[in-house]
Amino acid sequence: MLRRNPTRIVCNVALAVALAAASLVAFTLEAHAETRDWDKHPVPVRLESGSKWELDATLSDEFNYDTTTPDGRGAFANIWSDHKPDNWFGPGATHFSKDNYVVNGGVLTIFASRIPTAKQTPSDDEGFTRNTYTSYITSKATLRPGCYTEVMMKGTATTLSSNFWMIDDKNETEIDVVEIYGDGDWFPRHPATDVHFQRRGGNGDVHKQAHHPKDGTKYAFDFHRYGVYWISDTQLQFFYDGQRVRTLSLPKEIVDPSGKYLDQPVRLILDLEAHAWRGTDKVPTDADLSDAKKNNMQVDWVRTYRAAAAP
Ligand SMILES: [Ca+2]
Repeated sequence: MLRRNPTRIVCNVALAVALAAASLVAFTLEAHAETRDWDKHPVPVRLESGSKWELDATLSDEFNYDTTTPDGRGAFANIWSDHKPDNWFGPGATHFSKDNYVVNGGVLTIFASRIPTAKQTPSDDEGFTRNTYTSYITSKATLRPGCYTEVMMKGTATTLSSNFWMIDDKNETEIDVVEIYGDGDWFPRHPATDVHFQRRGGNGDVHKQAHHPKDGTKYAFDFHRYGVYWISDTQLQFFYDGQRVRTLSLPKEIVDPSGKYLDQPVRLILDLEAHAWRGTDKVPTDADLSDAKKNNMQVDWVRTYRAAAAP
């Protein structure tokens, strides 16, 4: 009778378990790579031969984790900050809080809530009081031209603006991929793009907003894709649901008096804002803010690709 070497049996079993685990990891990685939330939506920009799109994981997120857990908070913190680097509180009645967002159920939810009267503070915008908490989520990494970045999101059904945008840390250049209000009949059907130049030294804010209605669709109330192909310091193309809605050529459409144009690295931003231009009578009501069906925006994913040399 052969005497088996127990140590060797254990080693063999351990090896088999390790190989199985390795296979499972490989399979899981492969399966994960094939099942990104955005896979069924090709990048709507075809690069010239010699170039290909490469995903930038530092500026992309499927939001398929849970920030009510330590691991989820870690996953979030790998990519995002929950405040602006200069700690801006926001426009009009807005007060950005670190408590008005959560990632779970496969989406990032940013929600608005009423600030207790005793905690309300004066706003930088005349006539306003900061009485509405929302959150400001911004990428830790920055981007420059040569990329396509896109969000899949659903807006709030209130007077607040649901936004996917970008700004540099000096607050001089801004790209708005989408701003959309959720009140009334007109606003939810008219998402807007814009580019702003706010140079120090007196030129104020120069910009040129454009709205992009489509077939009467109420964009705000369902998930839609909003993207920008940032080609160069003076060239941009905006895409809604994979269709090009705007080509922006600078300085043809907007003149930056400094002549610098989009020369700064910018961070991605997802947030809800109470815009001052809409007036104090359009600050969300207590009833709107207490309605969980209205008071939030949701983001299924954000993805950013960089143009890279094809092998
Ligand atoms: Ca997702």
